[in-house]
Amino acid sequence: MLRLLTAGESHGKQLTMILEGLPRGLKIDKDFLEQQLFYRRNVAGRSERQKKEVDSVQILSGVLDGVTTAAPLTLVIENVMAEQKPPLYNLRPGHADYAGVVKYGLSDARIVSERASARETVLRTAAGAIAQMILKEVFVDVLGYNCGIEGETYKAPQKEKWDLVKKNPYRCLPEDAEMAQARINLAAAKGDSVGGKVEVIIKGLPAGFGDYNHYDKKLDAKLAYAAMSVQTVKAVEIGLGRGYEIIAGSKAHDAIQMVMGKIIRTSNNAGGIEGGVSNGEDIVVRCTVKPIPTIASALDSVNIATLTNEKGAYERSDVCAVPAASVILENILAFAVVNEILENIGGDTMDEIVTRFMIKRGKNV
Ligand code: EPS
Repeated sequence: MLRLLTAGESHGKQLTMILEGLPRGLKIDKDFLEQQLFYRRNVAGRSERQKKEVDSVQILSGVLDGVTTAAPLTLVIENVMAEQKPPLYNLRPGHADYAGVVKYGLSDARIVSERASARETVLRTAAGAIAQMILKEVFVDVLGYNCGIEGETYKAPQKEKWDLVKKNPYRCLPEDAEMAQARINLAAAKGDSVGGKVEVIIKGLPAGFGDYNHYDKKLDAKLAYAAMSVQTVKAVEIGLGRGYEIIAGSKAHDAIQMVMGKIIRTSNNAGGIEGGVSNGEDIVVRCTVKPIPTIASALDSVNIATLTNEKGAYERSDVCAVPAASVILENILAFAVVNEILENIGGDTMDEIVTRFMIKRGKNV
């Protein structure tokens, strides 16, 4: 099992993570790690801050000669935009400001906003990138993409187009990028923000991960927990998800067929998980991303110092989190899948993990 501890504030000196439970012998691909962080910050919808942060990574322990030692891995990222911010009295609806002030008996919301900030996801993206390095060794691929801003629906890319999507600043197929751009630009021009949907596809996970025997071992429950832990996510669906509300059972479920000695499905409404266990089809997780709560056209709120009605605070902010959340969710769900693999088959070294994984894959009919 992996254990991840993240520390640091949005405008503090640095962000720090300790990742424990990695096997020995994983080659750390620093270029891939930096590429994931680049994708996370270099997408549409983000604030000016992203042009200034460089997210340069230092690995301080757990790696020797570019290979994991199995000791806890410490990774730090400096905040270029470190600064002491003034008190934050005008609570921002949609942020953790009010709940945090009440919870910790505070006189203003600054320390709440600093730690609740999505800046923290730079670390979880880094941890997920390391998880993806394990997945690559066992030929499991993951994509998080923007499947629609403000209720629009963008096409799911075929595997051969995944790289194109990863490089696109709207994190969708180029033919849908214009629609995404129009939605984001319109919101920005109005001093508003927009949300949408992110879909994560996990390809190549064999049947048998997760467990129907106990509620807290179900793979769909674990993935939903991981996805919901992302600051901006308000709903999670697996496969057809909410579509099950309006479909008859005879059409809802995925028929099983024997074709040329192999069991296949004629559809994948289950999103690759039945009874909390992977069934060998693509795992499909869709997440609803809320509009960024810090908006120039501020909402009605309260000044927590004077207890008078005033507008919520406006500070420099992103306009749309959907493209960035696509990268973040791809990596966070990759992390959750690796955790499941390690819990299920274990292994102290990468060689052991790969061997055991291949045995498991071999059991798939
Ligand atoms: C964030 C507000 C913005 C975002 C930030 C998350 O930061 P700032 O207030 O400094 O402009 O850019 O995200 C990041 C810095 C990041 O790296 O993701 C917030 O309030 O959550």
